[in-house]
Amino acid sequence: MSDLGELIYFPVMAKGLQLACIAEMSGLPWTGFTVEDEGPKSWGEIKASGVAPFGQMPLLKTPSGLVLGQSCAIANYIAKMAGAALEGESDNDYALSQMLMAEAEDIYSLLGSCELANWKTPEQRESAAEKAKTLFAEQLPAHFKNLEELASSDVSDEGKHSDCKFTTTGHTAGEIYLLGMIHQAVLAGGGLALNASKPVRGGAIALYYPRLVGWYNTLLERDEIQKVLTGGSAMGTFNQYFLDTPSFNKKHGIEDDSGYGQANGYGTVAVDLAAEAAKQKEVMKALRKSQMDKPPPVAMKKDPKTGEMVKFESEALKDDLPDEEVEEVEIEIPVGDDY
Ligand SMILES: N[C@@H](CCC(=O)N[C@@H](CS)C(=O)NCC(=O)O)C(=O)O
Repeated sequence: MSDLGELIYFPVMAKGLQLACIAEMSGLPWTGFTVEDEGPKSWGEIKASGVAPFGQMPLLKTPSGLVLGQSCAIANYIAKMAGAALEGESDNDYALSQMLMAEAEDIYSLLGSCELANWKTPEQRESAAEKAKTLFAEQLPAHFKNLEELASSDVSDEGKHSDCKFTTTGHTAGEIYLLGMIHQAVLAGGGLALNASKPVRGGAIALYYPRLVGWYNTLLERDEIQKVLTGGSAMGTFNQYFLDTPSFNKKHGIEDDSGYGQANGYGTVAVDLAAEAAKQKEVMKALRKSQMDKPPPVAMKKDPKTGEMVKFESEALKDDLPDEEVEEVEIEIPVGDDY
C-alpha cells in the first residue's frame, strides 16, 4: 500500500480540512502536522527554508521527496494514488470530480472576500457586512441551486430523497473537497441557506436543495470525515477559520447580533419573484378586506311580516353614477415550486 506522505498546514480549516478528509478517505497511510509557533515545525522556519514551491501552505511531502504546493494539485495527487476510491468509477466521475473541486474553490473565494476570517478585526468585518449578507442571502443559494441540479438521488413515493450524490460513488476527491468548503460556509452562517425550506402542497415542508443536503449530511457523517473534524486525524485539531457572527461577537466581546447570516434560500432571481408574489398577496388581501367590510349596496333580505325574501337597497351606499363595465382580469400569482 503506497504511503501518501506528510501533509503540512496551519491549525485552521481553511485549505487544510479538505485535504485531511481526502487523505483519510483514500484509505492509504499518511502522516501530517499543523505548524507550531516556533522551531523546525513553525511556518517561519519552513518558509525560510524555501521548500514551499509558492511560499505558501498546504504542502505535501511525498515519499519520493517531492514537495507539492497548491491544494488542488495535492488533492488530485492523493486521488491518483487512491484510484477509483477517489477518482470515481468512470471518466465522467473524474470530470465531475474536477468540476466540483473548481466549484469548491469558487465558494472558498466568496467566503474569503467577506472578511469572515477568525483573525479579522471587528472593523474589517463590519466593512464587509453588506457583502456577507449578499453572500448568505443570494450568492450561496445560487451556488446551492446549481449544485442541486447537478446532484442525483432516489426519490420514494413520499418524496424522500436517498442515495444523494454527484458521481457514481458520491465521494470522489472533488466531492470531498466541496464538502469541506460547504461545511466551512455552513459554520460561518450558511446553514440557514443550505437547509432552507418551503411550504408545499398538503401543508408539508420541503427543502430547497434536498439532494445537496442529503449528500452533504451522508458524507459529513462518515467515520473518516468525523475523524478529521473531531481532531483524530494526523493533522489534529483544525480550528474554524471563517467565523459565524455569534462566535465572532463573543470573541470580541460584542453584544449585538445584527441578524447577519439570515438567508431565505431563494437565490438571486427568485428573491425578486418571491417579493413579487408576497406583494400581490398583500394587494389581494387588502382588496378583499375593503370589499368585505362594506355591506353590499344591493342585497336580499327576509321580510319579517311575510317571511318572503325581498330586494334591499342601501340608501347610504347608493350613488347616481352609471354602472361600470366590469373587465374580467385573471391575476397570476407565482408559485414557489417553479423557482
Ligand atoms: N492557491 C493556494 C493558496 C494557498 C494559500 O493561500 N496559503 C496561505 C494560507 S491559506 C498561506 O500559506 N499563507 C501564509 C503565507 O503566505 O506566508 C492553495 O490553494 O493552496
